[in-house]
Amino acid sequence: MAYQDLREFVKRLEKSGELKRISAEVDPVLEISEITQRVTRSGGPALLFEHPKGSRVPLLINALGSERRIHLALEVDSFAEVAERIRGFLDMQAPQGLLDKIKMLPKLAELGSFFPKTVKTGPCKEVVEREGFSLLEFPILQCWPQDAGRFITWPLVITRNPETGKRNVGVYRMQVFDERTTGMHWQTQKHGAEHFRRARAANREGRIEVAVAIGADPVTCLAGILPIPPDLDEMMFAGFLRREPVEMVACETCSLEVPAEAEIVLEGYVDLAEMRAEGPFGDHTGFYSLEGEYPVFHVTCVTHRRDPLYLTTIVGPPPQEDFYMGHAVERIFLPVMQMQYPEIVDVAMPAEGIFHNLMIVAIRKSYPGHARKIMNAIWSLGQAMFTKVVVVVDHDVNVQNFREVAWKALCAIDPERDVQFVLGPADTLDHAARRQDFGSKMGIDGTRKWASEGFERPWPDEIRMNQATQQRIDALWPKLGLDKR
Ligand SMILES: Cc1cc2nc3c(=O)[nH]c(=O)nc-3n(C[C@H](O)[C@H](O)[C@H](O)COP(=O)(O)O)c2cc1C
Ligand SMILES: [Mn+2]
Repeated sequence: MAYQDLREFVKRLEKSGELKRISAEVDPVLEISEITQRVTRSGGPALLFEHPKGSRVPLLINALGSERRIHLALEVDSFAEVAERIRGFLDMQAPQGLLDKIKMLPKLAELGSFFPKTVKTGPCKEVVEREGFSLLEFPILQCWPQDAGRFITWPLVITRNPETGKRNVGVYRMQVFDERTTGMHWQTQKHGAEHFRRARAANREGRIEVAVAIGADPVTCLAGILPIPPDLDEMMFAGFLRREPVEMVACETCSLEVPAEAEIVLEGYVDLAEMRAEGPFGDHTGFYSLEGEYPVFHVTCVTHRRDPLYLTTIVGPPPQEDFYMGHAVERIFLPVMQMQYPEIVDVAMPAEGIFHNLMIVAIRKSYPGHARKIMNAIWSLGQAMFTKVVVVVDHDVNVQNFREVAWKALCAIDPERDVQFVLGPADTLDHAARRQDFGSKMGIDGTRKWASEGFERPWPDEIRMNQATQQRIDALWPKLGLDKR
């Protein structure tokens, strides 16, 4: 049985020794951030702040801030299990492209009845506030000193594609402007931003309905960050991952649906003609993302449980909780990449590369220019388009060992020959790009060079001691009076 809601997951975390309750009163302005930093970095537990200063609502953070907790959330022993399930489904059919393959999921899901299920009501309706509500009742964090204010950091932002009617759910930070207004940080290439643009193209003076769920069962919360194709409903994918449909309930004041088991729901709209300065915000790059113009979310109704739990997270200098979530995404989607590009042996995105700055890819190279083909593949693959530096190495390099990668890739390059620059979309948060959202990328071909690639010199063998000598020395070792080795 999947977790029904966030509190069931909290119980599970507590039972597994993965949660610490904090009864001391702590300020959501900076203090919770500083405590959480220290705990996340030392591999500590999820934290439940029972008395955030200025609010009656308790706050949960670092809930998915370790591999173990994400395993618990997904109810698996390893990410490979999830990956295998996806592979199993994809293997059943033989569609052509990667997108086609992922788009098969809804059909397959239908078979398995993972589609979201509409229910009449749910716990998120225990309290319905159409007026007199205030966002300031919730313990919304200010994470870093230069942040422009308080930000909701883990909202599931729900919209419909105005042309296809398909739902999207994404996690986009929301700066609290006042009791009932927030920013909506839809980065340019994200699906929420696309819905906004399409709606605006149809009617510049209109509105787009937006609903925001905060806190639900952990897989539903995780689904909001998954880089899945446009028009594939994250709630369907969540149902697939949790092996049980997500129950959805109609909003009070708009035509959207939200997870019925959510802790808190904000209903409202974005005015298509309105933009407002948002930021700065201490971001997952480890730097502040600067102030910029973003759409504005107007809250028209708040619904919540009688005793809601506020779920949040912090980004900042890596590694933070989002590194663990991103790592789970990397492991779960690797087999999907491998179905389209079977030559990919493994990939790694080191924490310090903050997902988009560095991807290391090992391939089984089998034709001239193969490494460059893979760079282009990465740059055309969903949100991997943002990858600023792709390093391609041979299959026998362990990409999870960054020392080995640095050693072997750097030995394998003639920089002028083996570095490829291209232009393309850049992550909105890339503060070094020549323009917001547009910049260059670099591919490093760190594979052995072949004669068929114009390399005329012999390639040396890597140094390895022979086995016979190793065995002789193993036998001799105890007599040498050296340390155990
Ligand atoms: C904690 C956290 C905060 C995030 N904040 C934003 C944000 O403010 N804006 C944004 O565009 N993406 C943000 N993301 C990334 C998106 O959630 C992610 O790219 C997701 O796939 C977007 O959904 P979409 O593909 O349906 O657009 C954030 C991710 C995490 C984990
Ligand atoms: Mn999406």
